[in-house]
Amino acid sequence: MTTVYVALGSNLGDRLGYLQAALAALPAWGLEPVAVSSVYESDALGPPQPDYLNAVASVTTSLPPRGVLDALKAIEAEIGRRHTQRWGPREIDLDLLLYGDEMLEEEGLTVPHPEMTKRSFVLLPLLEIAPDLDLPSGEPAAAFLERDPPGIRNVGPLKPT
Ligand code: ROI
Repeated sequence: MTTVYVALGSNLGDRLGYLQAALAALPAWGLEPVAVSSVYESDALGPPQPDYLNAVASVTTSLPPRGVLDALKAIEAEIGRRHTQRWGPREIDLDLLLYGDEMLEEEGLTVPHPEMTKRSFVLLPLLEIAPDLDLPSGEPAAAFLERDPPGIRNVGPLKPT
């Protein structure tokens, strides 16, 4: 079994409901939740759009990396993602952050997620559930967190529906 970190995000509709539905859907796709962060609200990075709710979950799985990616896309479709524009608002976004200690660069699948160390809305929930986590490079994930991440509000726990 491999430990995998998944980022969850939503900025359209019932944002918390989408995060909860995604969390609840993981086991049926072979992704067994181990730890789940609080929910954080932040201004959207990128073009103007509604504020996001974000969270991070660790899961264990016997799926290969591509299998995890496909499962995450299937869950997005299943629970009602309709908006799919790059850098656009979305009902639910599930990103594969880390797959064990692996580093991969394949078509549509780069692990670790290339943006994760630049995004406090990912690092803050990640470090909440894995404060001592090292990246596959050997660097501590905590080394990338800005000292005072601006405007990221912890808005409470995430529970599956
Ligand atoms: N901004 C925030 N705050 N959270 C996200 O999850 C997020 N996702 C995105 C873009 C549009 C880059 N901005 C985001 O895809």
